[in-house]
Amino acid sequence: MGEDLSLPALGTLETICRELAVQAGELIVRERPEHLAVADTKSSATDVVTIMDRRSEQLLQEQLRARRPEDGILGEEGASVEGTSGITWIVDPIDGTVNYLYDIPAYAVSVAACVGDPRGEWESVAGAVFNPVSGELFHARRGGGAFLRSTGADPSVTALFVSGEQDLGQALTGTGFGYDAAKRAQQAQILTRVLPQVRDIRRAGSAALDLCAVAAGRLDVYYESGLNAWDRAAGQLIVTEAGGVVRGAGAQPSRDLTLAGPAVLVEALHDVLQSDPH
Ligand code: LIP
Repeated sequence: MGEDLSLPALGTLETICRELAVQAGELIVRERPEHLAVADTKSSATDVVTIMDRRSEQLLQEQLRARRPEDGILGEEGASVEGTSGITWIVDPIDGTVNYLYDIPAYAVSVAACVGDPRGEWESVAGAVFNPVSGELFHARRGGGAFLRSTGADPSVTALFVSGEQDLGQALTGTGFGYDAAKRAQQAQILTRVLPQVRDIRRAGSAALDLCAVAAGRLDVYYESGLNAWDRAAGQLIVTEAGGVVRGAGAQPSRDLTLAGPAVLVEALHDVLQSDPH
């Protein structure tokens, strides 16, 4: 029999998302080496990984194996476990690694519980994104709404709703760029088309935090091409549970394109992105 995906059962998965995101987030702040260095590079010389990306993912994997031994795991730093339960955890141990390397306080741990094929068609059913410097914990479960929990000195829980902005020309727009120079050149071309048609652009350096900013109405709309599943798995559920939509060039977000925000702005920006550049 398949996994119980009732709202209470999703609540249990959401709690695990929250607890593990906070645990790993506290680790990467508490144990950040004084002279943090690049441990390795991945897709390009600027696509870096640090020892703390690996330690954070190791903690997440160990905790998930102990608490949910039947589930699968897919992580940015290589975690890859096949499950039998129908649930796969898609995790980004540090989203915004370059910000973490430069000690810019805009990075997060992202943990999502998903159904389907994590390398094909999948859907998030619970998720959490934790910024360990601000102490802000964004979370949601499917059908349960999206929330911001401030874990600092003055804890609070706030329900999240996307922006009510209807006019793209007034929209504060988030985006990001890849690690490949040729890809960035293409993204710069697209940016020159988008910039004159929106209020302004923000580039924070973490897709997970950008999506949570959309859910909180701190950004009106967001678009990026080249995202991996782990960059967006939790954030996209938090946007849809905050009343927004998330799509790609087609109906589903994909590596080619992720667009998020209130439906009217997403459609308007989709048209700009799809329009002929010449
Ligand atoms: C980052 C994304 C960001 C994107 C960066 C990078 P990482 O993920 O969150 O939106 O613009 O190029 O992909 O590598 O820090 O996990």
